[in-house]
Amino acid sequence: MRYKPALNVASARLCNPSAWKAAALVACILCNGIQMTHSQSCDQSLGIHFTEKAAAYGVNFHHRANHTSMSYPLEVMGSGVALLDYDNDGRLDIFLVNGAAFPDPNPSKQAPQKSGPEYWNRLYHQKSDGSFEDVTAKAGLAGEGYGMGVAVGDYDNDGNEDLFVTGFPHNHLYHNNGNGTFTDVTDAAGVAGEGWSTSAAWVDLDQDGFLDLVVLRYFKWDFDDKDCPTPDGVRSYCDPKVFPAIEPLVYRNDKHGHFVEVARKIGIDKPSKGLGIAIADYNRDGKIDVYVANDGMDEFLYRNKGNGTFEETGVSANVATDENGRNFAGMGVVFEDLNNDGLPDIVVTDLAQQTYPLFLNQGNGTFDYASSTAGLTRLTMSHSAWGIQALDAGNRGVRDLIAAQGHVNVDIQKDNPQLNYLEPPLLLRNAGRVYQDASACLGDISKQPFAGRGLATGDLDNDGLVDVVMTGNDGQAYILHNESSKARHWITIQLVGVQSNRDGIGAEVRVTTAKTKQFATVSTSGSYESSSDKRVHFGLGDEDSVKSVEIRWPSGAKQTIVPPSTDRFYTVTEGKGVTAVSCGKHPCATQPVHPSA
Ligand SMILES: [Ca+2]
Ligand SMILES: [Ca+2]
Ligand SMILES: [Ca+2]
Ligand SMILES: [Ca+2]
Repeated sequence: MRYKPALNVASARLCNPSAWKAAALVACILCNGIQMTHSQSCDQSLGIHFTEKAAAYGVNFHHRANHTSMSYPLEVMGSGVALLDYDNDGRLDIFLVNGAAFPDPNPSKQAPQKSGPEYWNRLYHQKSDGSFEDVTAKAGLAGEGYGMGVAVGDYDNDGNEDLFVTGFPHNHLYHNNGNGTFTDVTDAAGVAGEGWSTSAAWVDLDQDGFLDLVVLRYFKWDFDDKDCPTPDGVRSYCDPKVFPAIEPLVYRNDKHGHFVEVARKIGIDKPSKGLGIAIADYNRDGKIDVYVANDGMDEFLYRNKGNGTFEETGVSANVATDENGRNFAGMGVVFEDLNNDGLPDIVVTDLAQQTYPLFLNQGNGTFDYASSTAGLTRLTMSHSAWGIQALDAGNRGVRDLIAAQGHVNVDIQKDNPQLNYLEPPLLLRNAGRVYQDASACLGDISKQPFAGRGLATGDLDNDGLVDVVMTGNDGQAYILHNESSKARHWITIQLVGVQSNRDGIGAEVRVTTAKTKQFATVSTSGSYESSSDKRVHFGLGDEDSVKSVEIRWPSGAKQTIVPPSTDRFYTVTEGKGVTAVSCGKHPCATQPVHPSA
């Protein structure tokens, strides 16, 4: 993965106003010069603050990458994290994916083994006091092989979240038994796959009420594959260009615990170097679409044709390349409405000397490349990122962006002294039409570089502020507790599908207040190799009432509720209305009234 970034910073593309024209002048003034470091202090007036608490919470995970003298590409790409409530106690738990051991060098066709507990994947259960306990052994989730990603979805609609773990040379599906244990049902389900899998997404592609599964693979590779020495003869990481692309694995759920591979049949089958996947209905036709972030080739957007098949429309939708038609090293992805116009937008992470591309949905089936006008070119050109999520860090009613950063090449500084292998995470505050670097508000971790990879979001302590968990390659996991101002209001919605898949994945939730409208798609996918809390969270700023919450279920059913209070967690069941209300960590100050559907 010795990427040789060909790009020079072209001043022409820095100031190329195409969208958000009103802001273009401001953005162009700001974008003189590339920012190389984070701003040093957090502007307290922003009301955003995070504290890293992994050790305090009892999460002492250490990812084992097993870096060898052979520089196998597998070593630098992991791994993911999932936030899920596996035991339905109302508190999010944390699942972390780990690597495995293999000899240096490793013989071909010899699978890496989790030879000791240091290589286990780990499940941390959140206790009632907010600390975590390692329950991996009891849960039966230590895993096999070299792990990469994780995707959470209740594929059998029994009310218990199941886990799909990707990796090399096979993937694993763990059925949640509902009693704190999981059973590896990979073979019975027919989803082992083969090769090197990365990110996966649970999504009901055919709208039959059961989640299907899309699994990306990176490229065709095995341990005896190409050797890419440096000029002085030392074995080094290969540029991914030397490996052939490979089609994803797409599994249709047959509703009886078994899956059928249908990639070619339904047209999600272009050879890919897939690292990131996210879902949203970009063209507003009621059919969920799929975006695939590819490394060093065109990015893909699979449009759902509504007849069970898909058409890849990345080029015509203007999301395949940057604005100059150049490919980038697509890794993580966000597919959400970032400017509150009711249309899902796209952000992709990539390597230094490539800006993180922002594609704004124009509402006509195409997107505008808006990294320059939104300030992302200036803010991200010197950085490399993997996991990324949109979150409203300070409950202002707009979505910010948070990314786990670090270059892929351990030796990047040798040839590029201005770049770093280890980087602190990036928090981009949505300041209206441009983003501003608010990374210093992440606390001490903003001064603590690491090889960031996975990233997942979710309100761990149910206090109405969304928290973040990140992984580091060959390093620890980080838990960023959101300690932003509690002065602002919020509402969080959890859906329970009946005709639709029980998780409600693919449902759209629209929140209307006196001043604003916000929109979100229920999903656990996105980011990089990771799986986030399925609940949808909306910051409301100073507004303490919500006019309506409109839901469009994957089944096509529409439902509207009027929540009587803000600052609460509402569970909405398809066709029934609000079936539970909680104030999270604390008892509700006043007894909430259950509205009708
Ligand atoms: Ca739990
Ligand atoms: Ca289940
Ligand atoms: Ca669509
Ligand atoms: Ca929280």
